[in-house]
Amino acid sequence: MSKIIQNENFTTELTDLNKVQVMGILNVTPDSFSDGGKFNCFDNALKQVESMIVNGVDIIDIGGESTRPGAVDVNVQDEISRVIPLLKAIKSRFDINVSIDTSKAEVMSEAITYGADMINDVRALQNEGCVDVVVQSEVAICLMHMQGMPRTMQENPQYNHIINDIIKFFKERIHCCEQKGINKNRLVLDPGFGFGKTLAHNYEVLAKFSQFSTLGLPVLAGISRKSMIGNLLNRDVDERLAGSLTAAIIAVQQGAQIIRVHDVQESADAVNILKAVAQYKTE
Ligand code: 9MG
Repeated sequence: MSKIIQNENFTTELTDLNKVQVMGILNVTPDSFSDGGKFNCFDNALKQVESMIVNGVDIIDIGGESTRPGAVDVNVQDEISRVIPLLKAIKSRFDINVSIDTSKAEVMSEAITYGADMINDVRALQNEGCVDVVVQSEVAICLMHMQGMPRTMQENPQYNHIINDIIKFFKERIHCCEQKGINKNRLVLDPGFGFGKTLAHNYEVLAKFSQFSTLGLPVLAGISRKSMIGNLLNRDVDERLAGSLTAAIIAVQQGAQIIRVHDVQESADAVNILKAVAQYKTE
């Protein structure tokens, strides 16, 4: 079983802070939204990985398809050629968990063959063939909630009750995975900040983040540099660090076990401050 999932005796108590993991984002798309594609070149990507490891990353999340609002689809072969050589290179050079951010069964299959530890699927394994591919492996799987599809998801997102709707979605996806033979202990849940959600929806999800832990699985929070930070604070992408760290820590305080971030060093520092304080809370 992958080292990523540490949910034996899962609780949301602050004593679980030792299990918090920092997932560093490595986008290898030409239009990667906040790094402008500057790590698109193979060598730069490996340097970025090395730097993330030095700065305390626990999981590297490689993405070859942009999921930003309005993004267009990429074909399977292009995605494989962006992601798989990098996965192989990372696995041969470093001892680090790697997650592959993809919704395509073919990419998942290659990723599993070349040693991925996690599949991070913003479409929660709903695409054709995805469940069948991962069931034959032992990788951890992140099931993310999204309303709609990236191209149109921000047009007019609507919910009856956003938290209940997301929890209902999680229950359905967990049930589907279990029915097909995927053990629940391989799953991570993610409410999907910015994926078919208004600014108000995103802040309600953050405010009530602890409710997702009631399903007994680790929960991932991906807020780093997103528009929910930029639009609230009126900050450009490169001015969102303080907002991103604050939001990540709010999520961790409510049980987030994995935070998906661009700024690894700063995020790891913030989590370490929280851990230092938590030691004294029990007395
Ligand atoms: C790929 N990707 C972009 N944003 C994300 C988020 O919030 N969560 C997960 N799991 N993946 C994301």
